[in-house]
Amino acid sequence: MLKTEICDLLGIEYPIIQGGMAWVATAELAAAVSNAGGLGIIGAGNAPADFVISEIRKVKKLTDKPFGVNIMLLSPFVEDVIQAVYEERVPVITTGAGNPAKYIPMFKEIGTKIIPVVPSVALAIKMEKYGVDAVIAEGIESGGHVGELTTMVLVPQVVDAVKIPVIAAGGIADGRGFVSAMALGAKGVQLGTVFVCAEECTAHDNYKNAIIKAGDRGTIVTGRITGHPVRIIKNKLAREFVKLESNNSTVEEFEKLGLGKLKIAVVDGDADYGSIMAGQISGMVNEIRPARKIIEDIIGGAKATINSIKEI
Ligand code: TUI
Repeated sequence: MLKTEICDLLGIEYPIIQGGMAWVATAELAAAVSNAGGLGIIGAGNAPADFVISEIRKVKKLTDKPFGVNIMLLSPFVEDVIQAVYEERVPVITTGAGNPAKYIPMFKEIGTKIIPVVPSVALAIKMEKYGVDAVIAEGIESGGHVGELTTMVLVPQVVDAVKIPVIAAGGIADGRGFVSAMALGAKGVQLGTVFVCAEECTAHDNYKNAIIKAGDRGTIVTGRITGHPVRIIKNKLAREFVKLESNNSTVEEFEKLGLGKLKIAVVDGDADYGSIMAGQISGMVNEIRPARKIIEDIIGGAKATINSIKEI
C-alpha cells in the first residue's frame, strides 16, 4: 500500500532512504537500513577513497540488498571517491553540497542510479536534463549543510517542475511526516537525524544523547558567511560560532573554528566543542531504536495517519 515508483527504481521495499551523513553513516547503519527494507547509504563526507572502499566492502558482506554512497562534492577527495564508487559498482549514489553534472554520464553508462540533493527548483530542472533518476528536495529543517527553503515549500515546487520522482528530506521522522511528504507530491523520504539514533549507528553515545536531549529549538544554523551554512545542535561550539558572526569575523576564522569538529563529535563524543549536525526534528527524536523498528514505526504511523484522514 505504501509502495511508490522509488521502490521499483531502487529495488527496495519501502520508499525510505537513510541520509548519507559524514562519519555517522557507516557500513553498519547502511546495512541495517537496507536489511530492514529501506535504502542504506554510506556517507563519504571528507573521507579518503580507501576508507570509502572499505565501508562499501563491509556493506556488501552485511547485506545482499541494494545500498548507496553519498558523495559530498566539497570533499578534497571527491575525484578519487567518485572513481572508487564507480569501480565498486555501487548501485545508487546520492550527492550533496554541489552540482554533480560532470560525473553523471559515467555513472549512467554503468546503470548506477544517481540521485542528487537539490535545494532549489533551478537545480532540480538542470539535474533532470542531465538524466538523473530522481532528486532529493532537502529543506532547511535538515541537519548539516542546508539550503534556504523549507521542505514544505521546496518539495511541491520541485514536484511541479520535474517529471522524475522527488524524494522529500528535512524535518521528517515519523509516519505523519511521511504522509505529509507524499501529500506534497514526493514519492519517497530521506531521513537523517532519526537514523543517527538507530541502535546500529556507530556514532558516539554523546552525539545520540545530544539529539535525544534537544528540544524543538535545540538547533541553529551557523556559517552563513562561508556560503555553506550548517545546522548543528546548540552547544559551546555553536555559541563560539555565533560570537564570531556577531564580531564580523572573516571566512577564514570561521572555517578554522569548524575544521575537524564533526569528527570529534561523532567519533570522540565531544558534545561541547564538537559539531553535532542534526535537524530541527531532533526535538521529536526521543529514543534509540533498531533501524528496523524505526522503519516499522514510520510505516505503521503512516497507515494510522491515512486512516485518521479517511475517518474525517
Ligand atoms: O550535503 C548535505 N549535507 C551536509 S554536507 C556536510 S559536510 C560539510 N561540512 C561543512 C560545510 C559544508 C559541508 C554536512 N551536511 N546535504 C545536501 C545538500 N546539498 N544540502 C544543500 C545542498 C546543495 C547546495 C548547493 C546542493 C547543491 C547546491 O548547488 C549549488 C550549485 O552549485 O548549484
